[in-house]
Amino acid sequence: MSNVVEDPKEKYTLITKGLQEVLNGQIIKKVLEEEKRPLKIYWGTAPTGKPHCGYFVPMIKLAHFLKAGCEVKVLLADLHAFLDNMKAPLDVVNYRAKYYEFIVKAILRSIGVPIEKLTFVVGSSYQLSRDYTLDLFKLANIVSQNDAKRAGADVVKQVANPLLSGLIYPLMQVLDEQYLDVDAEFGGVDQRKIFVLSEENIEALGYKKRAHMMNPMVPGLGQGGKMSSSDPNSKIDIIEKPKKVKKKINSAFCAPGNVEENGLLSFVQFVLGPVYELKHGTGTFQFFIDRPEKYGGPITYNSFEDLKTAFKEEKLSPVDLKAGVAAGINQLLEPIIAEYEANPEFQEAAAKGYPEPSKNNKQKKQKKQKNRGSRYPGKKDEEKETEKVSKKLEEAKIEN
Ligand code: STL
Repeated sequence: MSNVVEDPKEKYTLITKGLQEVLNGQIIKKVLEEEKRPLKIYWGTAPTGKPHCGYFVPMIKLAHFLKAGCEVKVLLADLHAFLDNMKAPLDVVNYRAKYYEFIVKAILRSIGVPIEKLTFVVGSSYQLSRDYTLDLFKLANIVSQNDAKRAGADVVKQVANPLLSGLIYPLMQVLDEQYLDVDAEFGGVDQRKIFVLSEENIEALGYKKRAHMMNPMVPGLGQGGKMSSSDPNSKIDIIEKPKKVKKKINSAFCAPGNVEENGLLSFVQFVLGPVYELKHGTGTFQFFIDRPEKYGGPITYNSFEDLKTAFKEEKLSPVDLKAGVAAGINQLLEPIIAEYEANPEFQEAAAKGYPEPSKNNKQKKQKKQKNRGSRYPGKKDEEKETEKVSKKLEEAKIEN
């Protein structure tokens, strides 16, 4: 990849490239133009499910930040993963955090990004300290229950009987900005309400307001751009074998001429295109499809608009688009899979962070279910949610 960008204005352009929204951009400009020091940014992720290909979207922004000379911290928010309806039980979350770190590093290396200025912080390493706890209580005396609830509405999993943890989650995210000592926080636009909560309350604790940068939400591969855990084909793992990638891409929703609900085109627009640009220089784009001769032969598109238009006018068929995207993804994943296969610690983190439920485990689960009883009589949905969480906890316990 080309060298780090030097000019402050160019830096700002790269730092904010492709973002949907920036709040308090002047904070960023002041650091770059007046203080003339590296901008300090953090991106938080809760190590819950296995990262899938959608993970490339924030990675591209981390690449921009690093290329602009920023000091980037990745917060592996283990306690947030636990607080979000126990999406990650505490006994596996440390392995998941390790797995996420391996994945982030492998992705950035695979797209040729220098990672010397990238650091990883595990949330619980500072979030259980005396000062942090006291600040959390101070914040709890300022923020209303309603505001905390609303702030988490797009991020915390919404369930029938919401737990108190969902109110703590946003407050901790506000404090993370201070405790990670950054100028700015980056996240998806789904984080917006939490970012605003921070801007409205952090000064009352005696801390300075931070800038907030938001990526657009990128549609997935399912119908209507959904990525759903009930449809395993709508998610492609980062460590996915080429054959499976092809299979999953083949089952993606993609109707002839439909460029509106098309997760494949979105993937080219938000991932394959920007990765090509990172590798080959600003303003470049290339997307190659090894199309059979009888459908027009191999073709290279030199802009995303050309590709989109060709698909819209049905000069490019879903089958051929799928073949091109599958090949593009496999090329993207190849060096990451190679790192995984060469590193036993990477494999161990995956195996221990995501244990497969054994037969034995399944039997135990069934037995337990009979005795569970109902904690919330007459509230079926709530029961189901509680059971799901308990099941997850059991799975993790038995495997470790
Ligand atoms: C998710 C999914 C996602 C973002 C996050 C979690 C963010 C978590 C987080 C936690 C603490 C912070 C900042 C961000 O300080 O897209 O499960």
